[in-house]
Amino acid sequence: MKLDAAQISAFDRDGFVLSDGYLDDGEIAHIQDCYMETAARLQHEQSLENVQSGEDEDTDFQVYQIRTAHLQHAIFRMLIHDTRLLDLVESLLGPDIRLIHYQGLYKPAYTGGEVGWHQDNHYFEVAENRTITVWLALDDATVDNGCMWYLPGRHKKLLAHEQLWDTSEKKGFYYAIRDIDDSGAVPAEVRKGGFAIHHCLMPHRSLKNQTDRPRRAIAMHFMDATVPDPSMLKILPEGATPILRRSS
Ligand SMILES: O=C(O)CCC(=O)C(=O)O
Repeated sequence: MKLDAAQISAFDRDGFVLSDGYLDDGEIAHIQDCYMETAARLQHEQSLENVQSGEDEDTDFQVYQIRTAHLQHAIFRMLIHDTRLLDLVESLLGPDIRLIHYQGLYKPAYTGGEVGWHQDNHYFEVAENRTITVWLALDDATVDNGCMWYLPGRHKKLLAHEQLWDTSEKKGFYYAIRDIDDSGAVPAEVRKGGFAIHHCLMPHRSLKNQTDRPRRAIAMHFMDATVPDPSMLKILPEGATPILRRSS
């Protein structure tokens, strides 16, 4: 499943592209079951992080993170090896593809929290900005339940971020863009089974889940495996950043 020419030029112009219908209902139901099973196990093991980065107390609002998802459940490994997905990624990054970060992001009903404005490559520092995120919706993602928001066309430069807390206290989204002008922000509503793909310099955020239904998503972050390894690769656990496709 490749992106077509119109989708690629929309991505170049706007910094993101949205699409419905990537997964079918049977696939989604199975992935949802595995997702909830994994979240419950990690919670039991006290390793389900709350990565909400709003002003709120963690006790009041949560964005639960299934970190290094491919090391947590076989279903997440299958998703990143799926030819349909790698073809999509290849449309934007070329045929040499490495996973650099992989997370389930689960906002529970009523108490799903916020993720502040940030650019992914502020964290990743991949050379030449050769990295993208595929954000897969496991529930209809709407304004009311905390979908992503983007700033169309504002993916041309890295903005100044501030660090929100000491990372020895809490991991997650600990950077936020300083003094952002977010006029022109648009919600990226995606039906369950669809995706949003964004450029690594696209500023994005998500707001609270104010509904009685969960907002579950999977964020898969890929880089062009031909550019030099960013320093984050050296500190991640072995097996966290596999090469998924090679041109030769
Ligand atoms: O899922 C969300 O609400 C935030 C995701 C995000 O910021 C990311 O994948 O970089």
